Amino acid sequence: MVDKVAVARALRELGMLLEVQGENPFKVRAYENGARALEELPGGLDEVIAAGTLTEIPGIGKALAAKIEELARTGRLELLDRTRAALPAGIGEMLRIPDLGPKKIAALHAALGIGSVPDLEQACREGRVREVKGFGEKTERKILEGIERLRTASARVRLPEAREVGERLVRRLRESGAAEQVELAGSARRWKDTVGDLDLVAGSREPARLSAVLCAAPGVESVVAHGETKTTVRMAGGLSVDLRVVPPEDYPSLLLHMTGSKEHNVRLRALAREAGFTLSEYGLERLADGRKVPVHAEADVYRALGLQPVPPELRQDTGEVEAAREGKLPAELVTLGDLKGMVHVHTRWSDGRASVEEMARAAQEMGMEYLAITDHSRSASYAGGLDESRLRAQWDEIALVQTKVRIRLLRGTEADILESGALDWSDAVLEQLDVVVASVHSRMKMDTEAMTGRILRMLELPVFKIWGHPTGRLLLEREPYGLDMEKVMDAAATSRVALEVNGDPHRLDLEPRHLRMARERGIPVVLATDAHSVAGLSNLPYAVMTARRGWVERDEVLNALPAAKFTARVRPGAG
Ligand code: DGT
Ligand code: CA
Ligand code: CA
Ligand code: ZN
Repeated sequence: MVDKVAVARALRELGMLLEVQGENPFKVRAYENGARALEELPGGLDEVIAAGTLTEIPGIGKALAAKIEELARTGRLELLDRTRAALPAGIGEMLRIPDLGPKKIAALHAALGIGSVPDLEQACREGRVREVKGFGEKTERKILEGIERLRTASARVRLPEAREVGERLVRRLRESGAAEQVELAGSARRWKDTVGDLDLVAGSREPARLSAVLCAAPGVESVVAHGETKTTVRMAGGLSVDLRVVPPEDYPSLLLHMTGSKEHNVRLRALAREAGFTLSEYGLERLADGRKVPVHAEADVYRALGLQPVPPELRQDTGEVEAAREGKLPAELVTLGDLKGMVHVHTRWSDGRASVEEMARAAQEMGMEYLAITDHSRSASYAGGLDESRLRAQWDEIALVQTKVRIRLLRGTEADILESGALDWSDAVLEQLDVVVASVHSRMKMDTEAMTGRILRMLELPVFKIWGHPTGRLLLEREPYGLDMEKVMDAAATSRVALEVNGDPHRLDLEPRHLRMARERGIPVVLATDAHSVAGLSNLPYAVMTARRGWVERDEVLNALPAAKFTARVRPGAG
C-alpha cells in the first residue's frame, strides 16, 4: 500500500527545495497544492493510481501525476534526489524551523554560505545574520527561538499522522496471521495530541515471524533493534515504532502496561501492592504465593484492584484513578454517535475548498441533522472574509441549497474577535444569524493582560457565541495566546457562550485541562471540525476524543442536541 502522507511529504520538500533554488513561484506552489490534495484524498492512493485517475484530482496535473507514480512505484523521486544533492545537506532541516521560509534560507545561503541549522545558530549568536539585507536583530532572535522549538518538538508528530501510520502497521501485522492479538498502544491509543513514538503490542506464538513482518512493512526505513520480544523500526517520516510481543495469555497485561500513561501505571502499581498483588507488563501476581491471577482483558486488572475500567483516553493520572475507585468515572462520556450537527465549517465563500451544497451533502451522508455554514468575516481578508453584501448573497445560496437537501442548513459566521473585543459584524447582522462562532485570528501576540481584556469584552457581549479555537495554539508550531484562563473561565460561566473543542489536527483546542476547568463551571461546549473541505469533516473524531480526554459528557455538548433545541439554545437574537 502506498503511503500518501509520505508521497505528499516528498512533493512538499521538493517544492521548498526548488524555491530555495529560486524556481518560479507557480511551479513551487503546484507542489504544495499537489501535496495538500493527496493528504485530503479520502481513499487510498493505490486505487487512484490503478484507475489512472490521478489527474482528475483538482491540483494534480500531468507532470505531478508522473512524479506521484514514480514515488509510488519506486519509493524515490529522481528530481528530489538531484535537487537535494545540489544543495547543502542541512537545508532540509533548516526548512523545518518555524517562520523561516525558503526565500530567507536562499538569502542566508547566498550571503553567508549558511547551509545547516548549526551554521545558522552560530551565525545568529555571532550577530552576523542581522547584517544581511532584509534581516534584523528581531529576526535573528526569532530564528534562535525557532531552532530551540525545533529541538524540543522535532521528536513528536501530530496525532492523526501517528495514528494513520500506526493503524496501517496494525492491519499489516494482523493480516500476516502471525499474531492472535495486535493493537496500537502508547500515547496514540490514549489520543494524546502529539505522539513521541508508536507502541505496538501483540500476543503471538511466532514472535520472530511477526517481527520480520514489521521490518518488511512499507514505509519502514530502517531497523533500529531486532529481537524476539522487542523490535524497533524507524519510518520514512522519522517516526519510531516499538513492537512488543508476548504469548497470547499475557497480552492484556502488556496492553495495559504499554498504553500508559506512565503516571497512570505508577498509580495502578501502588494500588496493586496495597491490595496484595504486584502488577507489571507480565501480569498480575499475588504477593503471598507468587501465583498469576488469570487476566483475559484489561478490565480484569481494573476489577481485581477494585476499580472501574478506565478508558484509554482518560489514563493520564488527572483524577481518573480516584474516580474509578469511587465508581464515579463520567458515565456518559460523549461519543461520535451522540453528535447531531456540524457547527463550524468553511466553504468556497471564504477560504474553504468546497461549495455549500458539497459540504451539506457530505454532512448529511455522515448522518448529521444540521450544518452551520460559518465562513470568515470581513477582517479576515487573507482568508477571503465576507462583507455584508456577500454574506447576504450567501444566505440566498443557503436557501437554494436547502431546497435540495434534507439536512437543516443554518446561517452562521466565524466572526473575528477584533482587538477591542467587539465582533466583526453589526448587531443588525448578528441578529439575523443562527450561529455565531467568534475567534481570534489577528494580533495574537498581545500581552496576557491585553488579550485577557479582549476576550473578557467578547464574552460580555449579549449575543450568544461559540468561542472558536480558544487558546489559538497550533500544535508543534505556535504557542497559545497569553490568557489568564482562570479569569476567562470565571467570566465565561456567567456569559452567553459555549467553548469550542476544535478537531483540526493542528489545533485540538481546547485541551483537556481547560475542558476540565470549563466543566467545573458548567460551561457548555461544542465539538467541531473547522473543516475547510469535505475531507476535513472527517476530523470530528479528534474533537470527540479530545473532549473525552477532558471528561466531557453528552449533556454538556450543545451539538448533541437535536436541531430545534440547538438553534433555540444558540440563536443570537433569542432571549
Ligand atoms: P510518547 O511516546 O512520548 O508520546 O508517550 P507514551 O506514553 O507512548 O510513552 P512511551 O512510548 O515512552 O512508553 C509507552 C508506555 O510504556 C507508556 O505509556 C507507559 C509504559 N512505560 C514506559 N516507561 C515506563 C516506566 O518507566 N514505568 C511504567 N510504569 N510504565 C512505563
Ligand atoms: Ca509512545
Ligand atoms: Ca515507546
Ligand atoms: Zn474556522
